[in-house]
Amino acid sequence: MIAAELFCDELAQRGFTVASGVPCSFFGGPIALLSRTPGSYVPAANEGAALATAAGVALAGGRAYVMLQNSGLGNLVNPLTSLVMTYQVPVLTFVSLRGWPDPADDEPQHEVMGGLTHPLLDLLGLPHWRLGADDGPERFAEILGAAEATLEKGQAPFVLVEKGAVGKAAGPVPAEDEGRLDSAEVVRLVSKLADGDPVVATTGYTGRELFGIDDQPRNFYMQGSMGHASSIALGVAMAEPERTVVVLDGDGAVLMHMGTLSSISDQAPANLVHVVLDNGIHESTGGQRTTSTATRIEEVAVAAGYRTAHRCHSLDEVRTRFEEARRAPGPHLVLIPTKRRTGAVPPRATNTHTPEAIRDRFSAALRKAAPPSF
Ligand SMILES: Cc1ncc(C[n+]2csc(CCOP(=O)(O)OP(=O)(O)O)c2C)c(N)n1
Repeated sequence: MIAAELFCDELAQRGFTVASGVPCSFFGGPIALLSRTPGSYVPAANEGAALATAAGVALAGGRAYVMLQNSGLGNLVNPLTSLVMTYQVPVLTFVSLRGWPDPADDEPQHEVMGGLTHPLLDLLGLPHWRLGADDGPERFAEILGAAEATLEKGQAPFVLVEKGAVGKAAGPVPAEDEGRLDSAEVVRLVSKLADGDPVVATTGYTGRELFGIDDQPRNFYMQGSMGHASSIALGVAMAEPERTVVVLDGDGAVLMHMGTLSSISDQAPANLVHVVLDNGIHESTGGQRTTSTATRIEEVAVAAGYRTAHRCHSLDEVRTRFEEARRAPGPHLVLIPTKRRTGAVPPRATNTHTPEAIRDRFSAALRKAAPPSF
């Protein structure tokens, strides 16, 4: 393992002045350290945006690197192939290796990409190295030296980072909790208010919290597909116009694919209630900040075309806004500033149900009929 300080210092000494990315817990240390100095780390909405930001720095003559989870490679491939590779802009990318070497040691959503991360880079013809948990500073310097040589040729080198390869570090002091609600209480209330109607819960701690508090067949627990809960709900709402469809979302997830707010507004499903737990951080990956302090998501929703959007500071307010949303045609958004979670996080739904079981239960609950055959 190399220390997070060494990771950042080595790169800084080599002239990398900016980093961008979407967090993976494997990079919690470097992101925490970089976040202490404004302008050193850009919390990107999604991995493609992180790569494009680093490309912009390179176009202006600087050096930047990107850090992401391999689950985000799909978001990165478009600007990788059509910008970085086509224009030969030198950018260095670090990708965590979830679901590798043994997918059975990780969550099910990492299995496919875990096995494909090395072959995908091979297929793209990109140089790549692996930083292992047993590697020390010399090996890291060697990898960076080799990667720099490919940068000189306008290539896009990748360093694949194993679990435990980079150390942890304390992040900036967390934001004040004043005026924020307890997420578990909000999830409990929303699940009750959903009253048998379908709930699509975003990836990470939110879905786990819903599973732990009120496991129901009508809940669709996402693991992965970050940012797409509201699109799934849009599809369900269009197919089931008679039922209210509830989305339980996170600020990081909404920001990742914010254009969806416009798609939802354009289709204007009357039966969609979008609940956003805005804790200002990517809590599921260690608490790295999102950009929700810069952007009031409820105001964006209204500007995008939602019928109503409200920020709620009490459970009573959540209840009132939710009940109003059920009565009047939507789409509606209810945003609740929530606190950082304390205590044990509930287990993942897939510890109990297979992904196929979650799918079948949900579909059956929607159709009130036998599970469809896929
Ligand atoms: C495309 C993609 N990038 C990164 C991740 C890793 N990841 C899992 S949960 C999560 C944080 C989600 O943040 P937010 O929506 O604010 O919810 P919170 O964790 O705060 O509950 C991240 C970055 C992922 N699953 N998918």
